[in-house]
Amino acid sequence: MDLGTIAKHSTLHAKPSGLILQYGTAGFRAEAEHLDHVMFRMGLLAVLRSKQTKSTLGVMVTASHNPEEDNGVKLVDPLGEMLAPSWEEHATCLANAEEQEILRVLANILEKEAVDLQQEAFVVIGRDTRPSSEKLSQSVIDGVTVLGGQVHDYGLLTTPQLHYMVYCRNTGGQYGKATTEGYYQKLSKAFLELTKQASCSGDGYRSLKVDCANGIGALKLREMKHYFSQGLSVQLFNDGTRGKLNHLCGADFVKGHQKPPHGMEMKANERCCSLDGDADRIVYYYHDADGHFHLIDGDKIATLISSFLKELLVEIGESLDIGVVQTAYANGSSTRYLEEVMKVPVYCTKTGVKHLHHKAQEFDIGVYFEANGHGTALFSTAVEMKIKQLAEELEDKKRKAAKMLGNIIDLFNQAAGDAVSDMLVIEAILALKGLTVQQWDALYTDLPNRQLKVKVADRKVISTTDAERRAVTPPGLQEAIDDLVKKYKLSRAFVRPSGTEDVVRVYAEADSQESADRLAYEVSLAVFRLAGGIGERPQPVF
Ligand code: 16G
Ligand code: MG
Repeated sequence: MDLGTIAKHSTLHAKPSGLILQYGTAGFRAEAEHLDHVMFRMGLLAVLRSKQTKSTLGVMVTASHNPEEDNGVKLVDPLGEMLAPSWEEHATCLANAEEQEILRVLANILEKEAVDLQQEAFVVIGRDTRPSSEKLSQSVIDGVTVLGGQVHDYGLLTTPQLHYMVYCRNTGGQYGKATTEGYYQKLSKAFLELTKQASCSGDGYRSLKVDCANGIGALKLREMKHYFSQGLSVQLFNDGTRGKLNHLCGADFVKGHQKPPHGMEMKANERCCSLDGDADRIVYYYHDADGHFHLIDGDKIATLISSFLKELLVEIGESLDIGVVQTAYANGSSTRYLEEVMKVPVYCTKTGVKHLHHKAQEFDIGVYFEANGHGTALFSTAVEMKIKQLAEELEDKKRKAAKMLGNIIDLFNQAAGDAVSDMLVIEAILALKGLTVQQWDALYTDLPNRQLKVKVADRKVISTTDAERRAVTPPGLQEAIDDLVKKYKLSRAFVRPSGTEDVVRVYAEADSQESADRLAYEVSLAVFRLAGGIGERPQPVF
């Protein structure tokens, strides 16, 4: 590597001095104008990681559900997974190095990770529709090329599509073709084969309204919808032609505010869904005849999917190990329903897709969802082979179930949670089971809950254990929470430092909305008092 050239190019993407950024839960996120140097440097880092793993690496330029003015970047590891933790640390060091330190930091990573510079590097890049994304992805390309890596720029892609491309390229094309066309064909073929099995009577032609958050999901669904139109007709709203990205719309808005997005025409009992700004999250909802809004979040999606998978396994007569992975934010009712009614084992991990994804890989079939709508189902290669073999061998009903399961395996994005793939799985299951959105919603009733934020001087004073459900420090905080929780029925509360914002998050649930609100407020006060609250004291929400 030519050190002089690297240093020279780096100054073209100079770091604003003093700016410190962390590789957070889902990569770097900041105002777009502060990210040029980070993009260039992540191009450099992607080359090193690609050389080390002797595989294609991915770089995605997006800030997901965050405001349009923000942007971000994350690296995608060879099997479509999030970047390995030791490399997250390198990413943070490299992004924060002052200009004169860059070469030293690079040399350090080379040595620690035993990177062979002679090895070739290949990096694929995708970006969302933010106005800043094109220029920033160009900076990533500069970083890759200055270190001699080869680049393929896919241009506009959803985040899960980029994960898919990386996975396809590193598995010799076995998983699918590494093109958007290949992605559309793989998913649509599986979807149409599945829905062919649904009895045509009753519901008739199926249609769905989709809020695309004015983001990349709109572009990609518009390209894709013709491929699956025989089985589902989608009507796109917030398709980016007018409104601003993620503004008053999208999955994060709907889940956070528990109300429909702006710009969507909802009629009573119509099935609607929202994607987020990079299409890796999805939530469903509807208005009932009385005009009440009903949210169907990631927990209920996981329940629908895992119940259906379990039914298919029973039908086939296979006892495969199936597990559902959630986080502490999963509604208590969902966990109880899964464990007690569905008899499916449930596991809890820390917040953030990578934690759920890793846990889900431990099972033959691992279904993971965050309440906010990130998730997918993972099938081990052995299970996939076995099911596809059974689909050839078994007789009649069993064979049909095995075929359906085979199609579902193809339909889920195994590389990452994917709103489009999840949407098609959900639509197929509803059609096959003849379920309306109300019947799905009625599987269980969510416990009332409340989320609040508390500002503290240093959120790192809060450390947690037991998948973030208990606070270890500061002293006395967990005891205070335990005492407050005892005052309410069916109650639960926890606090954790956010991985994406400078706040402490508080979650509480209880048997009534009033109790949940009170509990959340009281826990916020305890955080403020014991964990160094700053600014205004938390206010009651009732
Ligand atoms: C990121 C994570 C998401 C998590 C959220 C929590 C990915 C792709 N995204 O958006 O899974 O729910 O952070 O944010 O991992 P918080 O730490 O601010 O609560
Ligand atoms: Mg997202």
